[in-house]
Amino acid sequence: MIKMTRVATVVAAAAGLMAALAPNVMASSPGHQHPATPAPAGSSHAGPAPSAQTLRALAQRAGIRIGTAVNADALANEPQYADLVGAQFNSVTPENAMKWDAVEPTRGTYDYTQADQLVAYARAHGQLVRGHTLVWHNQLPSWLTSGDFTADQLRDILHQHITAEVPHFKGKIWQWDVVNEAFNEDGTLRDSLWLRKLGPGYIADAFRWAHQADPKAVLFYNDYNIDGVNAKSTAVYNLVASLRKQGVPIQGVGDQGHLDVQYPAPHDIADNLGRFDKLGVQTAITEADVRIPLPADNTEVEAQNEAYQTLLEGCLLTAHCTDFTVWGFTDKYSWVPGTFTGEGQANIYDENYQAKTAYTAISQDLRLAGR
Ligand code: 9MR
Repeated sequence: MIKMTRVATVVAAAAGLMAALAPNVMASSPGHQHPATPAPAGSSHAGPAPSAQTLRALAQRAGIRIGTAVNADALANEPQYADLVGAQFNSVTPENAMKWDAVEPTRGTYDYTQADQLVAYARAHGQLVRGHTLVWHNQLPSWLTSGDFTADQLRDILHQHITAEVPHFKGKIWQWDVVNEAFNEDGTLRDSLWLRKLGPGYIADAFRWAHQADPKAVLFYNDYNIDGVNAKSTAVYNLVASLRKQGVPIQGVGDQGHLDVQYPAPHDIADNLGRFDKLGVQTAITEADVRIPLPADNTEVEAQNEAYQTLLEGCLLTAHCTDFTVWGFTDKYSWVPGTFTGEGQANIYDENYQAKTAYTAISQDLRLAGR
């Protein structure tokens, strides 16, 4: 029932939404440094009580979870950061703390300190945790990448990794990103350590091992540039269809949603995610951010707001899209400037923890979906 309501409402409201947003965008500061800072959530004169205006309250009414990636150091050291994580979001993803190089920097020596802190924080704040990520080509410890292992040894190492980490968090993880970014843009499998040594079967193995270790966790495949229908998302679709046919326990597909205002936002997200609905798996937007070439002008800020809404609406329009996660909420800790020279301001809060117009845009979509 909730889904039907949110679908109907978002479809009806989508066109009017842009017009509704215009005043916020027009109010952007003329210096092109930052978009306008809307009044803090909950400070409007009319309407619900402040607590009911948070993203998490709005998302709850809309029938989805709203999450953020969490920087472990900032969570531990910056009260303002931690307060916003707790107040605005009802799911969290460790940005780096559950990755292989973080949890097993030396072979056989595990360190879950930072990840455990986030899991405890989440529990205390009524949040679910997305586990991220078990099998990836990146952020592997050097003992693993520089070791010259045979295929059998590497398979044992991967098995050991999954059967150590997943049980450590058993019962505490809502959705696990089991395999991350295994495809190229053209839909072929990425030439990674895993594919080279183990062949394509490593993907099914990873899902089977993760499921054995925590049967209740919802197991996801996660990737970027699979927002709309394209060669890569079709390859993911074919993989999921084939794994499900073989009885491999895969229950979700994460569309990361890293966008850039320089390229058009894909408007067929719901068409794409709908294909996965039909396969019987959940979907989620798992790493949303929208980067801008700096300095940002008003048109780019407006494009950013629309791109965030395009991603969120794609999820809201999909019956089994369960959550929308932003990849960090503040520009203060974004990965973007370190990776894309000259680009930034990709998040929904600025570096001083002021909500940006993208925050307002998301709020408005959630509010409409929850009515
Ligand atoms: O945000 C993460 C950043 O702090 C790391 O340095 C980087 C290393 O590759 O990974 C970033 O997160 C990535 C995520 O785990 C998977 N999808 C792409 C994200 C951005 O690179």
